[in-house]
Amino acid sequence: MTGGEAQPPHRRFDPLADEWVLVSAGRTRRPWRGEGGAAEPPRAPLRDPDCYLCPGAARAGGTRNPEYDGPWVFANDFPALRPDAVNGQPSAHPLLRRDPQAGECRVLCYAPRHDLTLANLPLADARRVVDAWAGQVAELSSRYAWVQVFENRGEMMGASNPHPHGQVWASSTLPNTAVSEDRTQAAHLAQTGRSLLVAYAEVETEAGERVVLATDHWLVVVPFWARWPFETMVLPRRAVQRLPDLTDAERDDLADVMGRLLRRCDHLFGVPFPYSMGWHGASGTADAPHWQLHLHVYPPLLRSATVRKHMVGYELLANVQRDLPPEEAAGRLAAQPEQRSTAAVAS
Ligand code: H2U
Ligand code: ZN
Repeated sequence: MTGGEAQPPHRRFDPLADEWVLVSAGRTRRPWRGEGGAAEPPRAPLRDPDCYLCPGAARAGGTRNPEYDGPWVFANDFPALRPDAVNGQPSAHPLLRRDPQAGECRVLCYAPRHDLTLANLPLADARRVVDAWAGQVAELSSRYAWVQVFENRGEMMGASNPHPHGQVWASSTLPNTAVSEDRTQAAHLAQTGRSLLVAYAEVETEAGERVVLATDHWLVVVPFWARWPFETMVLPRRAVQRLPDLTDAERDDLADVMGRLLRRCDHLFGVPFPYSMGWHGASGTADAPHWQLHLHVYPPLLRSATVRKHMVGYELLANVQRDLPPEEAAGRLAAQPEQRSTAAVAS
């Protein structure tokens, strides 16, 4: 379904964020010029002597990276959070609250090869990334309230380096998004007896029109309430609270699904697709039946490799608004090929 004109401006509710999204599909009917095609980045070297993430490279402060051959984690040299939380000053007034915040920031290099992306990693290597994500969550959630695994990809999203890598930030308190997702999922379970996102995955499977990919273990949809033009959400097919809870079969399948999804994104405008993405799952280690593990993928591109959605004006001051109906975005992503870049194939 493409139904731009068919849909008058309306708003859709995001029950996970407890927010509305304005969908004004009929506002403009812009010509579609992104015809897909091969997603070919300028050919990067296997190793870049100027890259601080490559094996053997020197980082800020002079530390030298080991000759790693798989996913490799190091403590961020410029951490936003530190393990020793010191408040410094007490709150001066109830309206000027400040609290200590402890944490750790790590960088996770997905693979030694500078020229590959998560989209194009060989399957076995992508699977090792899934294990690294789960391992980081398992280790850090015994000490911290929240572990955020995420990746910024591409200059447009502020990534400082094309070497395939993500980040892990662990914090002693729940960040805002975790607080609201915990609240909405708990309320939904209390009211309906069902997990919000398990029920949502069933609804999307049934509807079909926002499904991008469906496998035995995973479902990829453009959420009904998506904010970003080609936003997707990756959901397990069974109730899973946290990354470490994933079975071997689910991890294998996830590695494959991630690659397939991200290559489709790359093919959409014929460029390595920029995005921010990250995992949300239950905090801590206690049973949390209201929580369903999920991955949010937020890509900024709207109409071409260079025309992006800006979250400005009305979005900042009032409400997120989108023109492209989520159903149309899902249809375009579902129609993309999944072939690898020639750099990956040639390796
Ligand atoms: P981004 O590309 O998403 O910015 O992640 C790279 C991280 O690497 C960034 O958080 C860190 C930056 O602080 N970094 C180091 O830890 N050491 C360095 O020598 C350079 C960059
Ligand atoms: Zn590199």
